[in-house]
Amino acid sequence: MSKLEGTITKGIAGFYYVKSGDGVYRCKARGIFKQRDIKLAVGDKVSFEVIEGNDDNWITDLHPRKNEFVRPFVTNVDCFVIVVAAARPSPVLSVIDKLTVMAEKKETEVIICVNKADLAGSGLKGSHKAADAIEKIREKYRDVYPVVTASGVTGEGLAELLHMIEGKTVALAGPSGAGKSTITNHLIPHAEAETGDISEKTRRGRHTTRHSELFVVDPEKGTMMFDTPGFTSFEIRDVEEEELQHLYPEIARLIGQCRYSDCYHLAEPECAVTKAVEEGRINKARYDSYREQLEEIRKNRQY
Ligand SMILES: Nc1nc2c(ncn2[C@@H]2O[C@H](COP(=O)(O)OP(=O)(O)OP(=O)(O)O)[C@@H](O)[C@H]2O)c(=O)[nH]1
Ligand SMILES: [Mg+2]
Ligand SMILES: [Zn+2]
Repeated sequence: MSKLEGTITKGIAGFYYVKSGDGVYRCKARGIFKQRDIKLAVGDKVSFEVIEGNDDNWITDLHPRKNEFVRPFVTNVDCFVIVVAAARPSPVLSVIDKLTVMAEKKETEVIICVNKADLAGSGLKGSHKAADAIEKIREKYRDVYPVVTASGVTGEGLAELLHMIEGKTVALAGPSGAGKSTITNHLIPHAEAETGDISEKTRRGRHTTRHSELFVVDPEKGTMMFDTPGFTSFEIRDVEEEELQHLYPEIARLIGQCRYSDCYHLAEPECAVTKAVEEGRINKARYDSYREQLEEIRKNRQY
């Protein structure tokens, strides 16, 4: 018997597939997990026993999680790549800000990836709109998060993205149909993640991906990537009123510089944040998202 360590890459019908240095092992979880009501997740770092001449390997220990998510149930995300299409479906910018807040709350890095850039240069109907959307997103996040323009079809921008995520365990998040699985397949040809056409009728995605899986992108550098059904269950209202300002890096930077220490940066006098918005040092659309989300948190607290 030998003891190894690895990462759970998928779970199917009571079996966990654990990636270790030299391969993937199919394991079962020791009864202790069930007794303690611990559910293992894709992304978990575990220790397991390999028994020679026996098909069953046993997971014995779960290592501490850096972070965890409920739906999808995955753990240990270092970085979120927020994928949004330049067109088809058209990007909804407030959705991006909900995801950046989620990422900040779980203490992960953020990269914004505007996909389907090929549609902007196509000269086809709607290509201007796609080009405008790319510009708008670049402008909005310029001083806050890295933005990559990419295409899962032509592959442009994906080498840059790959470079940015080197050595990290990343999750793609973003609306259905944005191209998350297409990008996954481009970066990891053996992934064979299922992709789906967007509906012609509604111009929206069809929620093609139904299970979470963790793929090895670069075994030498240790880069890994989740393909998941999408991080849609996160609710802004799970964030505390006071906490929200800390989840906007451009606002967090100015905390302590307002006249009132309990400033919410709305209409208070001598507020460093509203001043920065007026002077164009903080993007107005980002600030508006902050206000809207704060309002949503407050509205929900009243009930
Ligand atoms: N033109 C163009 N189409 C793309 C691009 N990337 C993906 N698509 C298409 O967009 C559709 C949806 O892509 P998926 O990769 O399935 O999208 P997803 O984000 O994984 O969607 P869900 O799994 O439903 O969340 C498919 O028809 C893809 O072929 C791109 O860069 N350019
Ligand atoms: Mg998908
Ligand atoms: Zn303020």
